[in-house]
Amino acid sequence: MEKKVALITGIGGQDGSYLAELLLKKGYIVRGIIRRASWPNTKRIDHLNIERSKESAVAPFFIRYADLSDAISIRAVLEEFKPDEIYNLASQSHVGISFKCPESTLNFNALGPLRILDAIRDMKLDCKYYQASSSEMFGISPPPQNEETPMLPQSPYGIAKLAAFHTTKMYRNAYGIFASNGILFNHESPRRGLNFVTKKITRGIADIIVGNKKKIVLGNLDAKRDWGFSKEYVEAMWKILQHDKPDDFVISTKETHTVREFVEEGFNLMGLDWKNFVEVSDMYKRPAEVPVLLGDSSKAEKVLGWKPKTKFKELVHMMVAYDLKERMEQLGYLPIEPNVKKSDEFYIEKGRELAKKLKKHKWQIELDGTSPFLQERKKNL
Ligand code: NAP
Ligand code: F7E
Repeated sequence: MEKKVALITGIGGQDGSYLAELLLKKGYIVRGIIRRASWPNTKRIDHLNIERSKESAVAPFFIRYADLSDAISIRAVLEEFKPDEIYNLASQSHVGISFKCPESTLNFNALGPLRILDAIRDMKLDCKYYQASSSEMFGISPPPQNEETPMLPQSPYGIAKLAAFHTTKMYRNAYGIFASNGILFNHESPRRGLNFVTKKITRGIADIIVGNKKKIVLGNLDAKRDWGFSKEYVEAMWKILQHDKPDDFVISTKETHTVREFVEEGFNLMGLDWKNFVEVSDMYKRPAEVPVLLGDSSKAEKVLGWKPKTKFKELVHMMVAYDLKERMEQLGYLPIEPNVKKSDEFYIEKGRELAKKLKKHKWQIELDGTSPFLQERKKNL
């Protein structure tokens, strides 16, 4: 049987990288688009040996430059790759930043999907289309939220995603295109972008532990989110396109926690009281907030057989361990051993040992000479 060709937009992002891994493992020929950046934006997929020299027709994993705001570039990659499945994951994905850049957010996130769907229609491509829709579309609708819940978005991001959601349904109904929406609730991982709250917290904890930073400054600690693990959520994306008919599915953990609980759990792992290390600033509060997201993914469970495995505490543990490893290696607390695999618990334990050396009073870091790097830095002070 001929291998299927999948095109992933946003392949360099958190979800794109996990999805590329999953589809390569399933035997797909994987194609991706990245946009031009002044500094490499392929860090999350470099380990997958991207082909740059072979012809795209034969390389198992190949990327091209294209941009969701550029219809010419989109048509060119569709022409070249002729995908069987398109996963449209590219977007300006930061809700807070969408208030600062509303016009480009709507251009990429609302018009981008329209450009792809209309190219599929116009070129008569025989392919399935997945739209990365978001729980942010529910906005202030009371929880739990499912496929029937009214959508009341509160941000330019949410409004753009809602337009794309309806565009996807319209192209399905009007033109018979196999176009489906995955309405995904927040999902995180060690590969999460640095300015999302979970990564900001776990990276911040690691920085505090190694003496890089004294505090983490956050916005609204009362917001509640339904946080899952990205690697499991990309399996749901794939299942949505393997279903016998196009449809829309909520993907979530059915659990919700406040930002404060995330912070508390992370610092608890280090045996530290979060209140000594976290400051709240209006700078990180949004003009309008989505107070509670809690997804009811019963339909996906029943129809697709998809269920999340990773629980809230495991997610925090995994992300803190990853950031501790990275920081401890960078600052010389641990040797860099690419071929040695240690458990997450090992790094958490090392973090706890270092945490004991932090002085008791607020934000005072004791440079006690544990790290050769810090010894060197102290000498030069
Ligand atoms: P992410 O890490 O921010 O990745 C987004 C990707 O889109 C990046 O590779 C980015 O490229 C690319 N991109 C942005 N603008 C583009 C443009 N104009 N043209 C081409 N590529 C562009 O996001 P993610 O967490 O993987 O999320 C994947 C998708 O799911 C997004 O559409 C997001 O809105 C949606 N979603 C995410 C969540 C979540 O909790 N993670 C929940 C629901 C829905 P650069 O690296 O160059 O910036
Ligand atoms: O914020 C609050 C913030 O930026 C979560 C995206 O993947 O999920 C994500 O959007 C909560 C919000 O994610 C800070 O106000 C407090 O209530 O991590 P976030 P998000 O806005 O929920 C949806 C489903 C998507 O589709 C998006 O693409 O945390 N919060 N203090 C903060 N948030 C940030 N970023 N930074 C803070 O300092």
